[in-house]
Amino acid sequence: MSSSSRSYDSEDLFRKEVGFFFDTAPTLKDHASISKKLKRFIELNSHASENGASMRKIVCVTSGGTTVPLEQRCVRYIDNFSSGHRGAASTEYFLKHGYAVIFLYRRGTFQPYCRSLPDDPLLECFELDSDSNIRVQQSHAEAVRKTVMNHHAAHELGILLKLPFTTIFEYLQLLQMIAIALRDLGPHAMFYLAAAVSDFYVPWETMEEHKIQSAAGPLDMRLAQVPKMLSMLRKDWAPQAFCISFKLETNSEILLEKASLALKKYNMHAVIANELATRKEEVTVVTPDGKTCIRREVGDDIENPLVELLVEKHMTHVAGTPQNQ
Ligand code: PAZ
Repeated sequence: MSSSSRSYDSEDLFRKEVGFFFDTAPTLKDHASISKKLKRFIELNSHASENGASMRKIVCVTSGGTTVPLEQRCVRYIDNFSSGHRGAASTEYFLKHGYAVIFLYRRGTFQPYCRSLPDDPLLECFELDSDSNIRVQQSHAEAVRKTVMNHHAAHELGILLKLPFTTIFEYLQLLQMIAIALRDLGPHAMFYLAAAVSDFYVPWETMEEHKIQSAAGPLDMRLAQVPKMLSMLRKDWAPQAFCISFKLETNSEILLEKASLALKKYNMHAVIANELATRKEEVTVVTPDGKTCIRREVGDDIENPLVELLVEKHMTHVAGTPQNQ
């Protein structure tokens, strides 16, 4: 078999797997209303501009981890550690740089502008006065003021659209919808894929409907591989968009090599390499031009210089992409 027919076969097989994933996934709830919101958001923001000369850029930031349900009437699922801190913090910095942000986040994870609030803000930030009126506790007043102010500003300007997901099925269907909706923006769209996406899943049609019974003895379960949708994003869904993916490893010895492989394999514009234990302190931006290590400065978020660097690279990408393609 020639190498060209071999690669055609593997591409064909890959597309079949992608088709199978979407065809057999449970239908996304609220598909119509999400699609309407998305369309309105993109219309509003792709025509807006700061100086009337250029299109506003839109970034889709993905955040948090996807779950893999083990039963259709889900009682148990496979999860991962991601807190959504990276995505929430990065969203704040993209907004600061004038981007409109589609924040595709895992329900219950960190939200933009809420990072400095305590875990249970409702109970910890508020208190009752002697007349049983609610007031903000003095020690949290500044954090609450900033959170409310920034949140309302983003809301009023219509520059932040939040879309939640829980399962791998919801996440990939939403990502596909967003990417196809952003396609017309060409190079002005960016994908910043910080979500931790499950590598393995139980296809819906082979999944037990009801709670798996423990009386049946030890559980043997075969997980299918989730098709690598980064390829679909680059080739089909939004081929001109600027695409950044993340690579997380726990073994520093293989991290940079894996990031470089992902860069080439999925034709990314940059891959951000990070290690589990040091992810808030240090990341390496791997691009076709080389590697840049970014370290957190005292009192700052690592996402501040990271987003700044990516915004610069995105500008170069926009300038270098013919607009009429
Ligand atoms: O969500 P978080 O702030 O706790 O962690 C961020 C992260 C490590 C999930 C992200 O930087 C990342 O590497 N995402 C991709 C993970 C992966 O390789 O699938």
